[in-house]
Amino acid sequence: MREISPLQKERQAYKPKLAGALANGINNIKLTFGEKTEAVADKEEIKALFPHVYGEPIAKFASQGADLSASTINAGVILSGGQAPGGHNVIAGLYDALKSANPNNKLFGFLGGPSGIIDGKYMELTDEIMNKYRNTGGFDIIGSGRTKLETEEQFKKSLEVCKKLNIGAIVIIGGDDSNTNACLLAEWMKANNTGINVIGCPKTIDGDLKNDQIEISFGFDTATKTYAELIGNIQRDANSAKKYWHFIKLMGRSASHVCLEAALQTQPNITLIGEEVEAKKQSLDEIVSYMADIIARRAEMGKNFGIALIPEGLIEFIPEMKVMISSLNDLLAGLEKDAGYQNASQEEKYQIITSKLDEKSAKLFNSLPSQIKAQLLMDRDPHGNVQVSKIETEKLLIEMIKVKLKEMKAQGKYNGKFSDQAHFFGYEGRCAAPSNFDADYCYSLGYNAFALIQSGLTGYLSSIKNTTKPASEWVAGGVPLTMMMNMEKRHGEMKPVIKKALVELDGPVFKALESHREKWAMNDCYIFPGAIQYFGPSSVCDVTTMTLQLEQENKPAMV
Ligand code: FBP
Repeated sequence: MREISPLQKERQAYKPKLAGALANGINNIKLTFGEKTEAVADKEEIKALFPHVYGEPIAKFASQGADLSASTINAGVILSGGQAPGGHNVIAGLYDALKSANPNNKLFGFLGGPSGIIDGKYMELTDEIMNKYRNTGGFDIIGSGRTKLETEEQFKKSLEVCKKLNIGAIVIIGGDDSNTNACLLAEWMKANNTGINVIGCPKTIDGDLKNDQIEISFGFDTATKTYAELIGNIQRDANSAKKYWHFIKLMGRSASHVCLEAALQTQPNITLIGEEVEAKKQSLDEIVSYMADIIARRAEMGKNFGIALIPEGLIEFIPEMKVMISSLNDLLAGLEKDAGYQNASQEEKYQIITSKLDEKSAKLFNSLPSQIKAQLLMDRDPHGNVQVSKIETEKLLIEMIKVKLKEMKAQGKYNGKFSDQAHFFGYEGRCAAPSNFDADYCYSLGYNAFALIQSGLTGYLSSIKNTTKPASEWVAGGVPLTMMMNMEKRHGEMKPVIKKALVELDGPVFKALESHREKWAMNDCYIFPGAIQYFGPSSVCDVTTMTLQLEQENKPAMV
């Protein structure tokens, strides 16, 4: 039997490309600084919470010059939050840079996410271990977790573990919440003169950790290509059988970037975008009417089939739902330690909740199917987020559309046949083998994280820019984490967090969808992207997402 797949074997030999500025080696890098920075909002609060790391300048590396001396340092690395393709390559880049600076340097991987550093669970990474994981998907090299690092006790325990291992720097690979942790830890380490620096790396398939300095979080490229392949396959099936409407919910948490990118790659009949729903203040009933209208118009053309893409976080953007969810978040935070509520049956819980919600939210809550009510009451994640991946919005919409179509039939406005299939694509894409883009980007992010460590910086996020150009032109540097922060309500309290990037409705990516979707609704313009290709023509293997291309180059993307 095989130990690994033939593709995995070939991929192990792949040498990721390094960003131009880093390509001459870890000791041939020159560091320059830009202007001092400010938080994106709530400047005074953020400054007060992070006095030691606030407002540092943007850092940029160049390959001409050699003002970084080889460091002797041990580092620790943490994978935090949801899996994203390329995480192993971030660690590989970090490992290779650290070892090339000094072969005696050690890299420790903390096991199971941030809890690993608190509980002192770790492993030393070696060539043998690292080589097994190069260019592979998943986070299984050391595992991940969602523990929120924020208390004095957790920081003290982390310090003890770092002292024991003689660790001088920690790299946290994570999304907005995990990099908020990184900043809190950096602040505490600096305030306490520990000499331990903390660097973050931008991870998340959701694509919502981006701004002027961070073009894209890693994993978005591979995950969206994987979903696009699956959607394309379903489109081909729908177009062949012509009997089902497929409702496909796509992972991506609050922001609809994943759904938007998948739509541009596949051109389905319906694409919902949460941010648009919010901006147009569309009610659940209006969304259902919009979808039912397309279903009815296609039925008139004899097409009782189609594809609808639904972003995972849609529910949080529907105004009346948003108000209700926000009240539920506050209520649930208060009921966490209420034994009466915790021991109540599901039906009793609904009654307790309904009695505490305002009239409008209570009415809405009671109008929802029981399984959606239960999903809305599930525990929030450790960062206070609703677990939208567990809310079956696609099924809720299907049920409501059935009722709407029945009404329309009675009024003579619909004469088709509606047969549904519900899908949820999320976990299928999070651990896919990284595309060439993610393999290269991640390796560069990790390598660059060590360059930031070697420069003595802390509270920075590793940044690689100019990513729509060949890797030789990629620009490497660091962005102060406080620059991306604002205050938001979590678990009923105001907390500093990295601001999520939502879909911009006046941006080129959404505009590309908007200008084509009526055509895509009625005519079948499906695109079948096929599987990610790792070997072959660069025009197939090295193209990145339409989102990144449109945002960075503003190229006309549609034919
Ligand atoms: P991150 O923000 O941690 O990268 O989360 C990514 C994500 O895949 C979301 O898209 C999704 O809502 C969530 O994780 C699911 O979480 P879990 O893995 O805990 O089910």
